[in-house]
Formats: sequence, C-alpha cells, structure tokens
Amino acid sequence: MTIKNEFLVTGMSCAHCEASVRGEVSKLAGVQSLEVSAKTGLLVIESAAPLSDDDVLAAVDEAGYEAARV
Ligand SMILES: [Cu+2]
Repeated sequence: MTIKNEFLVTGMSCAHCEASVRGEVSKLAGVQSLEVSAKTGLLVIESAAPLSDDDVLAAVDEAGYEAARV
C-alpha cells in the first residue's frame, strides 16, 4: 500500500532548491518516491507507511526551506 503525503514548501525558486529538498527528504525512512516543484511549492511523497509530519518538516528545514502539511 502506498500513502501519499502532501506538503507545501515555501522559499524554493529553482531546480537547485528542488534538488536540496529532494536530497534531504529522500533520506527519510519509508520514502518510496517523491515529487517536488519549485514552481508550485508542492512536495508529494509516496511512502509505504505513514510519515511523521515532524520528520518531513525537519528534513525540509534541513534543506533550508519551510514546509506545511497540505
Ligand atoms: Cu534554487
């Protein structure tokens, strides 16, 4: 079973920003795939088990951006 986790990230402006977020979030346990768009700010993570919002927010923070659960 795949769970979709959606977040809105603020502060991203280019492909480099997307890569930073992707790099940190992909380190989280259970992440199967993810899509991140600097244009829309959307971060969609597919995982096998529910992800902790705090873990995702911390990973995005580590990349230098802010996220909120959609
Ligand atoms: Cu950038």
